[in-house]
Amino acid sequence: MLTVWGRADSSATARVMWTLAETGLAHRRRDWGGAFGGGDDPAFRELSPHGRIPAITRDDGFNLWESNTIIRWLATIRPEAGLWPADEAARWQAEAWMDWSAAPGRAMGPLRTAYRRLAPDPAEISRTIATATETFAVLDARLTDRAFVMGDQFTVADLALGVVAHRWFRIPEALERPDLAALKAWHQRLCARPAYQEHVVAKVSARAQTLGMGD
Ligand SMILES: N[C@@H](CCC(=O)N[C@@H](CS)C(=O)NCC(=O)O)C(=O)O
Repeated sequence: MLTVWGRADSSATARVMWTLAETGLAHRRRDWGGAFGGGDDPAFRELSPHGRIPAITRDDGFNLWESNTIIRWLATIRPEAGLWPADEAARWQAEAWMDWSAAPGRAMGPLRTAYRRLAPDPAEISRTIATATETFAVLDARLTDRAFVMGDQFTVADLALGVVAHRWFRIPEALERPDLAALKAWHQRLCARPAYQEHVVAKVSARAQTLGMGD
């Protein structure tokens, strides 16, 4: 049995929970981090050296941290889920998109900070939306002629990028931003997946005031 250590409304935990649901691997989750605390427990630091969530453990003592690495491992131990492209070149491109997934995460941070201010500054909001748009436009361009990041197949690359993309679509209507049509169509395809609904969309809605998911 696998155990995920992390609160459900954390974006990094949500990626892992979504992946687990896509693989069908048996698992349980323990609330950890945020208001639940535990990040500084010495035993948890053995699992996650920076004290951050998520971490994953298996009953035989195997453990891992860093959500994208956990996604890679889950896709590897469950090959029948088909989350890795079979082709070697495509497999390494998927890795590159996974690593790049940190960029939209970094771009959304300043926008959320600007939006959460007691008296938001419209100029700061426009500036931060422009930066986030530049980043998401890269993904939009990639998706112009593909159903998923790696083509027709849903892969680890979609799992690494789907949560932060949902944040983009949580930006309130009132804040103007360009319509990234291919990104939107891909997001709608993700929304059609029950596992995405359960572990990403529902969890984000619970924290709507944070403009997306809590970190
Ligand atoms: N790069 C790490 C990021 C981990 C991270 O920053 N986790 C956040 C939640 S998304 C955290 O632990 N925040 C402190 C807390 O929840 O106690 C990963 O993807 O696993």
